[in-house]
Amino acid sequence: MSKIKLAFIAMLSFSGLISWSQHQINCRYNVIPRPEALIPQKGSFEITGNTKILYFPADREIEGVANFFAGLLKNSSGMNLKVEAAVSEKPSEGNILFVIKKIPLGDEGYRLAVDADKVTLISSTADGVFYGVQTIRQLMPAKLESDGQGENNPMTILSVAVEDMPRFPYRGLHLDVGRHFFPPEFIKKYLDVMALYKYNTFHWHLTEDQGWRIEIKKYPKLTEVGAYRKETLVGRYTRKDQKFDGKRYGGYYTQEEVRDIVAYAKKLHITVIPEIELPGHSLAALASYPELGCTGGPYEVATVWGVHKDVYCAGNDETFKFLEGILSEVIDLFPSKYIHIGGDECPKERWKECNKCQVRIKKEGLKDEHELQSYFIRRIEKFLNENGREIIGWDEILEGGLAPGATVMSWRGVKGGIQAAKMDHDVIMTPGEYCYLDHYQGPKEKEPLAIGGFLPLEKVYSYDPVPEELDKNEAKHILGTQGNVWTEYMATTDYVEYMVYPRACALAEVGWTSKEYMNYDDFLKRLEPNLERLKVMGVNYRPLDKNQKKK
Ligand code: TNX
Repeated sequence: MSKIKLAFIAMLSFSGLISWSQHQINCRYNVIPRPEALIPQKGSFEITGNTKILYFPADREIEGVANFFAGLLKNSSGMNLKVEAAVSEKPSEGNILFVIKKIPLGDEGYRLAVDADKVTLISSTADGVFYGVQTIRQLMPAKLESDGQGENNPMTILSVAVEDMPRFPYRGLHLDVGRHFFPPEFIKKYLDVMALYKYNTFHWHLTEDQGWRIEIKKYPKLTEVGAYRKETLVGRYTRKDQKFDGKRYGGYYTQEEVRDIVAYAKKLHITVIPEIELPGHSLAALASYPELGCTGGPYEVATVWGVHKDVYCAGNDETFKFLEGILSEVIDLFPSKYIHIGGDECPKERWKECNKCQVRIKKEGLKDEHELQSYFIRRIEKFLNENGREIIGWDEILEGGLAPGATVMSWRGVKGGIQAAKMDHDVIMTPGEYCYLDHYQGPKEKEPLAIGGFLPLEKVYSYDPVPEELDKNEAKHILGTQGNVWTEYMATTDYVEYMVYPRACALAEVGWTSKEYMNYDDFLKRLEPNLERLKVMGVNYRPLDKNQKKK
């Protein structure tokens, strides 16, 4: 147990408040992810039309968090609370006070005290205050999430004392919009739920063989041609008698929509990391600009899933000019420290037979096509570094030599992550076995068609992102974990949500809560009321199995 927590619990026990162990059996406090220390107290704070939301100091970011909370209350209850800068950080009777001031709970931690006559929420940063607000939400009735009822109902917050901070700085959820396209309103809804569970990173997988989804002004054919496929495979892609639906399919985000989504995410304290896949998974781009493939095409936007042989030509300097042109616009749209450059599943067949690629191998003194891929990634990394950004790549980027500053996303198990951490590189853990939310979550016969695998809720919950193989210093390179949502078989937003929730609730706890407090049964108790909340938010989810219901 951390020193902070011990001190906090000791303080509360001295003051005669309920003990920590009682929290575990107290089902009214249904906070997910589970806070470091949460001590229930008697009673609740009632929010009325006269309650003010105060913030200190007068700073735009904390004002934004206060407005966020006021907005939730207004939407659901019709109460239009005053949001004002406070004159001091002194708790204020009858009011809710948010304070930014240095406290020893890291960059994202917060301290929350709710009692009958006031609410005080303190953090070193606006991020932490925002996370405190997510905890407050979960201490309030689910009707807080309802829209447009406007009944001027008073609302209550359960009295409580909380000290909380996350285990990992990177808590991500990914969405593949290449295989299926989802409209901007859905992306915002996805972000809304992420925020509720204290996720801080949205990994937006924007380009694929089956569709290019982001407008690039310099290369308009990427969306004129690359955003549409002539039809889509029906059913499993491994079957021999492949059938197609005969329907043109596609869509893309304009730059204006992208900017709007990035700004929306920022208000939810979520960073958006775009992924521009290279050198593989690039058929939609090649269909638009065939001169950038080794054979020169013609190519078609893919209509089946899987891995495709045609990839960007690594011997052609035009390929790099093109990608740099794209990345320049991407940098301009996304302020994130990281740009994800893919790097996964790049077959080397075409490069083996391509004159230009072979010349490049000789000229650069490379051993083989794996080193050619490494050359490709390093060259892109150099460009991004020169523009102030860092790269993340899937674990294949380890093959043929890791780019010097790359962060590795370990997906083919944990091996790649371990190897990278031992090489002093940062790592994000997303092993298929625990983090692939496209896998089945129940018996295949009873579930809608999915790509394969089996990842029930309990298994997600059981994940520990820090592999035992790492010593203390190496383990510091594990930045966190992420759920991946590949959408080959998810054609509708309802189905995406069915696959994501409640597994993303479990993974949120994996990313936030200390290992010592991970407890699946306790999680299930808190989960049921959370599903009620999701229902009020209009979010679809997979209902719990009988044996998962605790009440
Ligand atoms: C592998 S994970 C892929 C994706 C697929 C996914 C299906 C990764 C880096 N590449 O292209 O959609 O498997 O589970």
